Amino acid sequence: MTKTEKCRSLVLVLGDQLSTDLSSLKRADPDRDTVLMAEVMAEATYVRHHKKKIAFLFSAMRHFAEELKEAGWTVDYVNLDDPDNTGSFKGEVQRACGRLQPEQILVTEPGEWRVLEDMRSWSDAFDLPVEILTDTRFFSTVADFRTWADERKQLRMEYFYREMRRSTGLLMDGDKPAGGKWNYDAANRKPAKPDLFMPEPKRFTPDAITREVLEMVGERFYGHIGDLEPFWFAVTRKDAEKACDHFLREALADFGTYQDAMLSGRKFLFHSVLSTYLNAGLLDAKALCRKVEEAWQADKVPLNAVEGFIRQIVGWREYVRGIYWLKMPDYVDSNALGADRPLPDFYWTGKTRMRCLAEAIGQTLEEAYAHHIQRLMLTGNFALLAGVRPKDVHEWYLMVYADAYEWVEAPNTIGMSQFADGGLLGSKPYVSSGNYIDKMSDYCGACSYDVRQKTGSEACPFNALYWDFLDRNRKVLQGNPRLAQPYASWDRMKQSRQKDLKESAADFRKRLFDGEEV
Ligand code: FAD
Ligand code: DLZ
Ligand code: SF4
Repeated sequence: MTKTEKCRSLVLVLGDQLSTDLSSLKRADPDRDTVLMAEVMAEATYVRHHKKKIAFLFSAMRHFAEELKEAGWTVDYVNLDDPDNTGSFKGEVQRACGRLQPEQILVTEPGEWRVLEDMRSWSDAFDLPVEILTDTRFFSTVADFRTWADERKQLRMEYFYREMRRSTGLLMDGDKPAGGKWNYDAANRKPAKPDLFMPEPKRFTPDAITREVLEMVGERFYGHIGDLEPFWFAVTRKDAEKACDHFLREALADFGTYQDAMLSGRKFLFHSVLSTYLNAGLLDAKALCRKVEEAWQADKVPLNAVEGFIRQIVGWREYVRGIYWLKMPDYVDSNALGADRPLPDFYWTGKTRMRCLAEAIGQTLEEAYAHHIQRLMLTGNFALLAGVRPKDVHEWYLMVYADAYEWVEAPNTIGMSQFADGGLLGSKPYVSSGNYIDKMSDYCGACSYDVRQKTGSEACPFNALYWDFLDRNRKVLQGNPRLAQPYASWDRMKQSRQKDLKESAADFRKRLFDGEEV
């Protein structure tokens, strides 16, 4: 299609905005406006993202540009290797303005605060109107959440979730929750037996575009963390939809029951592995929730699974986004417990005698994926117990997962996992000793540490670290009613027992932070 007049709006579409329903595209006119998409070094390196994440995004961006062109859009696509590529969004918008002389710039609000701050400087810098539109891919807006938060002292997810159920009508029976309860977690969270049949996520063979990207990423980002291949992610909306239908058919029914289970060598269990597609825009969260609800209405899946899944999306996903925009820019510097140790070396290699962590980090390096309970109760739990700086932990999560963008990663890491916001997001720190990990997984049987031993060099390190954490952080945590029981148990212990636990923890932390293999 040829343009009827000069480019009116320049529409910048970011790498995690790959949806034809994007508010900026809805506002624009394919006959007169030009879409700009740019692979830029600044975005690939502000943290040194996992190679698979970069490859996924560049390939998905290139495929999306093709989809837009087929739909009649003019797309100005800048490859990373373009010799004139300035390496930043601002530089590429400036170059495009020089080429196309637009009357205005249109963009949907980005998912990270630093990018929004940058965009706010563009109008003055380019002497052009810059319209930053609401991201309508979410159920609630940043402003909606702020209004909800302004009216409350405590920002608990569960109450937000109920309001979201009411406002979306999802799983509602009039003004009552379907089945009579808002939350079916009591039926969920069982450990899984190793012989349980388990589906695998749908895998896709790389096409020519993906192969070219893989080659480029292998050369340009060889120093970044993680394995590039095998690469099996969907990179188009059509394939992401196939992955979604596969999950609904094969895994959703058992999603709730085994949501918190962990098993050696089973990287995905009954998880959807859809977050990478949802967050990049290949899948639409609203359509996904409707499909999940329909599967329940058609009697294909039980309510505990469907409610559990929908809660993750209309509850947690929306809630953490609200918290992010409410609390940035200071949120990522929160450190309520004053944790000051560096991230242990084995987070970069997976080389540790602790079986559970070797599995979670190993699969993270391979797949740029770990499921929620691995992120929360293994890598997150360990970092919190050991006293690692929350910002280091945050940067690691942002780097290593293919689904990680700051709006969703930071509240999960800083708030839920590291309790660095002092309890704004979670009502207590998610910490556990080896007992919990043993109950929910089969890792401990194959570990060189003994989960039943509490102290000494062969004891599971989580055990002494757990008690030491509570004791070390007593000033901040002891008033927390949800920790009353563990503090009472600690106080009942003989002093000699407490001393042994603290010495074991101190010895382990010394070896850990001296760089010994633990
Ligand atoms: P499923 O278990 O199948 O869950 C279904 C969907 O629910 C997910 O695809 C996701 O969209 C949503 N969801 C589930 N839990 C959460 C949650 N706590 N917050 C937001 N959405 C949720 N999720 C990200 O998308 N990006 C991140 O960068 C990210 N970082 C995390 C860091 C830490 C420390 C922790 C504890 C959790 C993090 N999560 C993050 C949340 C969660 O772990 C992932 O969404 C989930 O593991 C993705 O895998 P899945 O698609 O198989 O999820
Ligand atoms: C994560 C990422 C990477 C690695 N590269 C690009 C890129 O080259 N071009 C682009 O438009 N987006 C990229 N992204 C996603 C952005 O980092 C993301 O859009 C912002 O952080 C806002 O969420
Ligand atoms: Fe992890 Fe401790 Fe179990 Fe080993 S014994 S797998 S370190 S919980």
